[in-house]
Amino acid sequence: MRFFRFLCMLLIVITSSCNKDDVITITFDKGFYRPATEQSSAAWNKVFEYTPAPGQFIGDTKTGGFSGEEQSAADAAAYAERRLSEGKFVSLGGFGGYIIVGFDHSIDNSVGYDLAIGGNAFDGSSEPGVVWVMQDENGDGEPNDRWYELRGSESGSATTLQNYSVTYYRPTQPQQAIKWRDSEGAEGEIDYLSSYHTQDSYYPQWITADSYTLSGTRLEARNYDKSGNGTMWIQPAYDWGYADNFSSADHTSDGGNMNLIDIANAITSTGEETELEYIDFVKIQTAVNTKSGWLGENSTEVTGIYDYRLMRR
Ligand SMILES: [Ca+2]
Ligand SMILES: [Ca+2]
Ligand SMILES: [Ca+2]
Ligand SMILES: [Ca+2]
Repeated sequence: MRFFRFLCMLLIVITSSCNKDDVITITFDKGFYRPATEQSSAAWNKVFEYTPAPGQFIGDTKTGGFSGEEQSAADAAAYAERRLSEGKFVSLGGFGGYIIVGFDHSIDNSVGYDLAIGGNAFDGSSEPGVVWVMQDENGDGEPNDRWYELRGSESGSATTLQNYSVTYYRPTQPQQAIKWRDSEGAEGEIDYLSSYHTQDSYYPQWITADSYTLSGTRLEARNYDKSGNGTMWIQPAYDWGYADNFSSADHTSDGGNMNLIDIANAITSTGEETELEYIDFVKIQTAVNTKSGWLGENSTEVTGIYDYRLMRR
C-alpha cells in the first residue's frame, strides 16, 4: 500500500488523478523491485527448480523423503517444497546439483548479511554449496535472467574452478554406482551404498535423458580419512561464504543451523565484483566433487532460505 502511494506521488506530477483501478506502467530506477511489506515472509515462498546431481538421498523414500512417484521437474520441485515446508533437508546430491527458490518480495542488499541458508553442517561435516543470486530483470516472475555467484573464501584461488562441469550417466542396471566425467577429463563414480540407501537408482528418475551435465564453480575438496582405516571421514569447514558449511565466520546456531550470506559479494562470470541493490531468486549448488568412503558422495543439504533482515525484525 505504501508502495502504491509512492507510485501515485511519482505520477501525480504528470497525471491529474491516480485511482487504484488505473493501469500503471512505469519504469523507474529499481526495475521490477518488489519492496518488503509488513506481511512479507522472511522465508522462501516457491521452489522453481530442484535438479540434484545423483546421490544417496535422491529417490530415497525413507531418509530422503521421496514418494518414489516423482516423474517430472514439477514433481521434483513439489517434493523440495514439501520437504522444506516440513523443516527437513533437501539434498543436492554430488557436484553441481542445485535448488532455485524465490520469495514474496525482493531481498535488499543491506549493510552486512542479507541471506540465511539452513543446512545440516556440524564440526567435521561441511559440504559447501555455492550461493548464486538473480534479479528478476525482465519482471516476468521467473528465474530466467542473469545469475551472479556470491564470492566466498575460495574465490580467486588457483584451485577453484569457475565454469566446471560434470556429466552423469544413467546406470544400466539397478543398484549400480553412477559414472561421471568432468570438464577436466577426469572420471569417477558416485558409489552405491547398499548398507544405507537401497533405492534402485541414485539417478533422478524424473530426468529422462541417459546423461545430464551440471555446471558451476568447483571448490577443491578437503575431505580425508582421519582414522587411516576408512572408519572416520572428516569434511573440514571452509572459511566463509558457503551454505552447509561449519564456518567459524558465518555459521550460526541462532534460530537454526545456518550460514549467513552477503549479497555484496556478487561477482560476474569473469570474477569481477558487481553491485546488486536487491535480488529476487537464490540458487544453491553443491560445490565439491568428492566422496568420503562409506559416507559416500559429499552433497550440500538445504533446509530453508531466508531474508536475514526480515528474520530479525
Ligand atoms: Ca549486504
Ligand atoms: Ca525473469
Ligand atoms: Ca550431504
Ligand atoms: Ca550436509
